[in-house]
Amino acid sequence: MLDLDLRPLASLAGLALLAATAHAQPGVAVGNTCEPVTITGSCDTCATRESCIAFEAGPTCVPFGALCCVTDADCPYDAVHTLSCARPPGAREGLCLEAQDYCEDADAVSVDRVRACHRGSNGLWAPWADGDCDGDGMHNEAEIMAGTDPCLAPPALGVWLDGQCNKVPLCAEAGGDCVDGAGEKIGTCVRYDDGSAIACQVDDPIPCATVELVCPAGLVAAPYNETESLCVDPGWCPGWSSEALIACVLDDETRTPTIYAEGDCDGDTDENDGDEDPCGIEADAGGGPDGGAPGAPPPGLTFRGGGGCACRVGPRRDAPSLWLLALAAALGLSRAARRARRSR
Ligand SMILES: [Ca+2]
Ligand SMILES: [Ca+2]
Repeated sequence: MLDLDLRPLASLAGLALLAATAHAQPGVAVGNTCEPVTITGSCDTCATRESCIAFEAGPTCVPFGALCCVTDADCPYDAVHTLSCARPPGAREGLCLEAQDYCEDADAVSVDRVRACHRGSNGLWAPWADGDCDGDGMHNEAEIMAGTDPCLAPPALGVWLDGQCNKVPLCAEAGGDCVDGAGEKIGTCVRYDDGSAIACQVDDPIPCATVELVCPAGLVAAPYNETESLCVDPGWCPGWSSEALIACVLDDETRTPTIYAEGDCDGDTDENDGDEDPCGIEADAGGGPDGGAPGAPPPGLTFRGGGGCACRVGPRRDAPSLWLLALAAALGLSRAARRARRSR
């Protein structure tokens, strides 16, 4: 086992300081340790979690991780992707990097970032092109091809599709249709203003949230089942709880998620779009807006509170783009944060 202090790592410019060394040993970073990899010269016995990597000394099976090194000869040998051993000045070991963007100051690239940038879709080590530095689900090279930022991920927003809360799907290019698994059009591919990604602007989106997915800015999560929430706007019916507001995005009969226009906030069986007073206090005697308090609208109810406010949320047929504006606002913040971080 080699002793290794991987922080801070060398800048690529630091390669100029690399002196020839008699000792060479490919390795995989485990914590702050460079675990040596023995070159077997064969990949006949790779385990399922190992990939076959060709080094100058020959091929061998390697478990996933950031590859560490003493010299360039310890890094994968590839006719297309050149990796060099980047070591901090004075350090004995470093990490195998390509001349690519690792999203952090060159002299402080973290092992975790290198792992992300080199994790292929099969979970094994891959060249930078097939990794995903920002973890947004789009490979680095695909982002370069699409003109999006491989170091900036869009917020993990959820949208209800196919009966469950999904991450907003990403697209390879802007302008075209995005389709579901069955090939049906579900929306249009739109580039985010901050260039983080191209995503599907779903027609009639029903925003939702899970442990991993969040609501667009301005909306709050209202639990729908044990693991999924629907995103509701407190402005729909001012004073109502999110538990009551969820009726605004539930089909009156099936109690399944739907767009605001087709929901029924007050449970009077009139869909919001055709209801003069979507938050009417004359709730149907058969059931309250949240199914738990029949006929009893929450306190603080304001007449016609939902009429104007619904328009700025977007789960209506005529205003899907407004929902995306909310996303753009969130993205602007993350962009600014990143700029601030990189400028430090
Ligand atoms: Ca990415
Ligand atoms: Ca990205």
